[in-house]
Amino acid sequence: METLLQQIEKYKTEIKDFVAQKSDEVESFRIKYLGTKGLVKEVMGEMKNVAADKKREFGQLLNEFKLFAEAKYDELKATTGNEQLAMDSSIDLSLPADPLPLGSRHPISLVRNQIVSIFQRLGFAVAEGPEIEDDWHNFTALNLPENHPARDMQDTFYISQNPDWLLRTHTSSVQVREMEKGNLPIRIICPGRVYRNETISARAHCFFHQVEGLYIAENVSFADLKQTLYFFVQEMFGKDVKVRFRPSYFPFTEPSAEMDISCLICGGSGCNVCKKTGWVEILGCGMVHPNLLENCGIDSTKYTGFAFGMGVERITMLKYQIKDLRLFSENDVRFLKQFTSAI
Ligand code: 2NM
Repeated sequence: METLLQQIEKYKTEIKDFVAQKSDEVESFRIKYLGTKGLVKEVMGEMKNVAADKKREFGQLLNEFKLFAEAKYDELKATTGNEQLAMDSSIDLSLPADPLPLGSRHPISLVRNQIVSIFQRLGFAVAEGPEIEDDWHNFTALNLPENHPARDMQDTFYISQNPDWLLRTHTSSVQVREMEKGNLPIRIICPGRVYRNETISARAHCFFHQVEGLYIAENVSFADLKQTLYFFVQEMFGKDVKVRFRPSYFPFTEPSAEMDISCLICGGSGCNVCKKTGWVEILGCGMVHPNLLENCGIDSTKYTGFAFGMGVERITMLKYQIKDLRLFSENDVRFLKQFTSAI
């Protein structure tokens, strides 16, 4: 009796101190203690020699011993598993993990952010507005006459339930909303998506992105407009780029102009991007028409302003030499993953 107790204590110490490096050592442990001819079974067999009044107490002790050995076995199995993997020569644990695919910003977002941040440094604030607009904010307030071709179904997407509603054709509608608020001076930049009913091709799409700017205060001049846009171009395309203004026409500005920059591809000597002219058009601009100021409740004898608008796709195509507009909306990852940037 006494010796059996001592025997169990000895086994327990052995079990406690047992260490395994490999899984075959864990298996040896199982066979030695928990196997059909193992030590646990052996001491259990001693029960028949125990006096009847001690059986209950002894049974508990034996059961504890069995659980003790099983718990150690479970622990050994759990802790030697990884070492076993490392032993297996077909698995190299020093290899790097499979890379997780990492997204990148869309080129239109990259260039839009860059444009916006240049104007923010000049004190312009970002303003946004709805993509579904009414006729007043998109056309009438902007001095577009009733019979202007831009209002045609051919060019504008109208909402079929309400002929007064449409998808905005430019972000000038956001600027009208800001002018109507009447908090002068106004110095805003309006980035956003616009819609035109065009047949989709390499050079046209039914939606694209604009950034439009507006500055209204006392004594704003065309010289201010030129200097602002010159700063923008130098920041966007580098200090060497040249600019020129050509007279143009927009219903919302008078006088109006289009601005060209010297061709980024050939530097002005002539290539097919600039159609051998050495110049590429990048934006339209002008002094805000007095009718427009009055339409929005601004005194045109006290205030003047300039406005400009540019297409983000056009600038992105120039910057990255992209030849087909459709690439921007197809979401082909082979195209998209080429644009990585901190911005
Ligand atoms: C352009 C060209 C010229 C323009 C005008 C306005 C507003 F709302 F103030 F009247 N915003 N943007 C403008 C002027 C846009 O895009 C080619």
